[in-house]
Formats: sequence, C-alpha cells, structure tokens
Amino acid sequence: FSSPPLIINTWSGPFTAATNAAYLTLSNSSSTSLDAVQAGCQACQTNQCDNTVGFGGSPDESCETTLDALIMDGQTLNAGAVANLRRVKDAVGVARHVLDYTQHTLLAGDQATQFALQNGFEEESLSTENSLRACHEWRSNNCQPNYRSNVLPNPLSSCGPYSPSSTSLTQNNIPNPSSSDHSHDTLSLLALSPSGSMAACTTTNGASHKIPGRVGDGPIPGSGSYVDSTAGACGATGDGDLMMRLLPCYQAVESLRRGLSAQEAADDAVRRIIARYPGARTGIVVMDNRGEHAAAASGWEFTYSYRGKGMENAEVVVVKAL
Ligand code: SD4
Repeated sequence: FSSPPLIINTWSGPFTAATNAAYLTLSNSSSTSLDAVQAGCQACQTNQCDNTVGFGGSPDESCETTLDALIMDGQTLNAGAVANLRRVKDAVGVARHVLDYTQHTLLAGDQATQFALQNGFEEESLSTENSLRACHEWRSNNCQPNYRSNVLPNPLSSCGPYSPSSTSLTQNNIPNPSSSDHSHDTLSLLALSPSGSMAACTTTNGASHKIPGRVGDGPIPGSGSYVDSTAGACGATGDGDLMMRLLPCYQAVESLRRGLSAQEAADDAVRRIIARYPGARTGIVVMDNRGEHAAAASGWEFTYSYRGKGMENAEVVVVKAL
C-alpha cells in the first residue's frame, strides 16, 4: 500500500525514468492523472527504454519499427489508442489526441499516421542503426525466431523454410527468444491522484520480427491496460498475441470490484492465461483505488516500479513467476 500521488508501472532499470516523470507531473497540482501517465509514457518513448518502447526497436519482418499505444481515463472510461502507427515517434501523444479530440477509441496504420500529421505531429523514420542491425542479423540467422508456421512461406528471400524443431516456440507457436533478447518489454503505467482520480497508459514497439501489420495487446483497452476509478487499474506486458485473448487487465479490475485484493486479482488474471497457454510470458501490475498495489507474472522474472507520496525515488519490486 502507498499513499497517492502514486505511480506504478511495469519493469525497472530505464523504466524508472517513466515512474519518476509521471510522479513529478502528478505532484504538480495543476496536472491530472491523465497528464501524469502521458508524461511517464513519453519519458520512455524518448529514452527508448530497453529498445522495446519507442522508435528504433523491435523491427518487423520488413525492418520497420511501428508503435502501439493506449491512454485511458478512469473517471470517464474514455480511451484513445493507436495501433501499428508508422513514422511518428510520440505514439501516446497521438493516442491522447484520439481521446481528447475524437469520438473514436482506436486508429490504426497509415491512417493513424495521417491523423497525427494533420494534428501537428512530425513525420520521421522510426528506424535506427540498431533496429536495422537487429533486423539484418535476424535475416542472416534465417529469420529465427519467426511468427509464421512452417507451412506459411515468408516472402523475404533469405527466410525459411522453417522447421518447428529449429526454433524455440511456446506451446502456441509464439517465438520464445532467449531472456537476453529484450524483445518483450512494454511500458504500462498507472496513476492514482490524491483526489482519487486514476489513469492508465501503455506504449510499446511490440514484438520483434512480427509480420507487418501485426497489432499486439498494448493498444487494446482491457488488455494492454485498463482503469476504472470506481475499482482500480491494471497494466500488462508480455506475449501480447496470447494475452489479448483473455483481456487480463479488464479481468483484474473487475476482480477488484468484486472484492479481491490487488495481489489476488493479479494472480487470478495471470493464472487464467497460463492455464490456457503454459509457458506464456506475462507480467501485470494491479492497483486498487486506495493505493494497494501488487503484480503477478509467468514465464520470466518480472519487475515493477512504483513511487508514492513522500518517496524520493522509484522503488523496484522483483516478482517471482507463478
Ligand atoms: C506485444 N505485449 O506487443 C507487447 C510486447 C510486450 O513485454 O509487452 N513486451 O505483444
């Protein structure tokens, strides 16, 4: 339990820059919890946290980096999101525009880019030397791991044919890169203000070597994150292709509403996923509307960061896999 202003987010290390940016924003009395989560997500987008948030990370099969982001207001349940956003760096900023200035919830692909440009965002390449190198290394490694089954040809001439035994796949044919490959670290961040208002955001460049056009769990309300200040909030990271089928964050927030503790709600949401998909890598953070927070994870060692009232800096919690 921590007193508000309170920020909690997935991961640690460079991700604590997001915790601190959001906390400082929320400590300023003229800022809302929505402003705080946006500032936190933008900090990681700018810093390219672990190369898994923002530009220059997780290139798709064609070497392009695309972005998914969601921002949600726990007072109104209004949400704005972008999926497969191309050539615009500030994905959560564009998602905030969708929330503030449209009746829609989710814009995707090149048309999301057009919307961003019409609203003053800059068009720039999301590739860097690092992301291009990662893509070329993947191709020279015969495109392993990959997201296509061994019967689906890859149009890239240097790829395939695949054999399932030559790559490490989770039970549902999801590549399982070694833990040194930081291809699965999304920022999901939650805020609780002293007046009890809550907000949530998620920002990510998705999964490395995905098929172009793939959208993960990040921009889906209830999956990447979810918030309802009458109950609480949740943020997720992990194997989005699996997690988005079970809407773990909607599940966790509704569990809080039904009286489960934050820890029970987090454990329950993760257990539902691994019951279907043993080995799935998941990590979720959950916070109720009084400031009790907890996390649960599977398939890897997960960490989360938080900063509450009176704390000088973000603290990190290590979470054992279920
Ligand atoms: C995705 N869930 O696009 C994201 C990736 C991720 O930790 O969370 N990595 O599937």
